[in-house]
Amino acid sequence: MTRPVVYVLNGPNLNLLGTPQPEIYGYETLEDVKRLCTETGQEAGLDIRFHQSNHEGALVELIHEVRTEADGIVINPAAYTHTSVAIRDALVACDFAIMEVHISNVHRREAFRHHSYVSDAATGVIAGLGVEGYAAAVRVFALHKQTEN
Ligand code: DHK
Repeated sequence: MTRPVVYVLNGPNLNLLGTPQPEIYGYETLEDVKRLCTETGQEAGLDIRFHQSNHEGALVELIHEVRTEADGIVINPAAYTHTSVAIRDALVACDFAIMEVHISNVHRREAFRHHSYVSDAATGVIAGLGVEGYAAAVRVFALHKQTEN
C-alpha cells in the first residue's frame, strides 16, 4: 500500500538553524527537524519528503513539481512568508491541505513579521511551538488521512 506523501518545505536561512538567534529559534538544527518529521511521519504512516532552499523561484518550482503528486505540504517559508506573492500563488494552485509553520511566535516579534502572504492559502497555521510545530503539522495530515478513510 502506498503511503500518503507529505512535503516539508523550508525557506531561506533555515539551513543555518541551531546557530543564529538560538534564543528565538532554539538549538535544534535543520537535520534534527528532518529527523523529527521523518520519524513522526513514519509513526503516522506518511512518506515525508524534506527540502530547504534559499531561493524564492526554487521553492515556487518545487511546489509546481509536487502539486500533482503530493497529498499535503508543510511549509515554513521563513522570510518569504512576509514578502512572497509568488509562493502564495503557487500554494493556491495546490488542491490539498497546506500547513504553514513558524518556529517562533511571529506575532510577538517585529511588526513586519505579523503579516503572512501564505496564511490565506493555508489550511492551518502553527507558530511559536518551536520545532515541535513541524511534528504537530505532520500529525495533522495523519488525522486528515484517518477522517478520509
Ligand atoms: C523563520 C524566519 O527565518 C523568519 O524570517 C520568519 C520564521 C519566522 C520562523 O519562526 O520559523 O519571520
